[in-house]
Amino acid sequence: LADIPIVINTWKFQHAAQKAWSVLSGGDDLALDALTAGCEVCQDEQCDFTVGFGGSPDENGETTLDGMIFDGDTMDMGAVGGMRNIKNAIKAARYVLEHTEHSLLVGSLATQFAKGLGLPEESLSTNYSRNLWENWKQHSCQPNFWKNVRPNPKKACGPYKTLDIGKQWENTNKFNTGNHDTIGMIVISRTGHIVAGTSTNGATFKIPGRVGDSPIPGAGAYADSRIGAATATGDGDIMMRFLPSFLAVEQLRQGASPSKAAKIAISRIVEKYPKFFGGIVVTDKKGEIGAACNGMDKFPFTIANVRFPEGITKYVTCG
Ligand code: SD4
Repeated sequence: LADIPIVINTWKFQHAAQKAWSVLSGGDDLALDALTAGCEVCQDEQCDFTVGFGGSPDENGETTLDGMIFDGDTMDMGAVGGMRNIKNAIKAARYVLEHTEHSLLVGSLATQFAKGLGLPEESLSTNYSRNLWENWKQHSCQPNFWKNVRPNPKKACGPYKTLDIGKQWENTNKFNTGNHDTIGMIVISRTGHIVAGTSTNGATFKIPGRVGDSPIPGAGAYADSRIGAATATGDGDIMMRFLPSFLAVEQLRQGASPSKAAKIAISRIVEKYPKFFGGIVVTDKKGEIGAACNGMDKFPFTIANVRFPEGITKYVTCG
């Protein structure tokens, strides 16, 4: 078991990996605490403005958060989707895990739940998110923006009266490589306890009410301490249709290597959506890692372990 304990997360979020490792290395089984603390770092740092408050405003200019924590020992989980006015999505998800029999709470009612457990209710908007939204409202939202894309351009944002207008959202820049990124994290403790989780503010200019893949078990993340874990990032509207994290763990269960499992999970999506943007990181229970991606050149992920307590970023080439 040379490679465990270990922390693995999507993208170049080294501070998150470092923090999770510092918690994890303090005891035999601090996997849940390590994952929570690691994701909190990204939420506070607003990693790439796509985790935590002040990023990815929806069509009304509001930032809402998705987050999940999945416990591979108990196969229990907690998640929040489209949660408003609470900054700490991973903590709220953990409260759902630890204080309820439920799995997923959403919207303003998730806010009430989190508030009841002591998380402060506050605005998630910042100057950055307000500017992003103002700019979008003035440009992309206008018919002219669409004149080269659609024969009869209409307003590119709500209110939606026909499916056709709603569909125009697909052409907006909801994800932008290089500046977007959910944190997905996997932690394996010294005792072999595997947990996985996510935290994100979703997709930019989403239709209010949209929830991505991140809080969906098997989509944004999945863990089974008997087998391994996976976490995915990218175009969640597409990814959640394929449950890539579940599929990858099932591939491991059937004997695939982590890299092979990652490739299978991504290619299952690419067969139907060749331009799909996203990546997945997979680990078996020994801490052997594989990754795969599509729609970008290279997909970075970061690990922290006894050899790299500060975290080290590795890359997988896509395609
Ligand atoms: C979502 N999967 O809400 C998230 C966004 C993301 O890298 O991962 N971006 O669709």
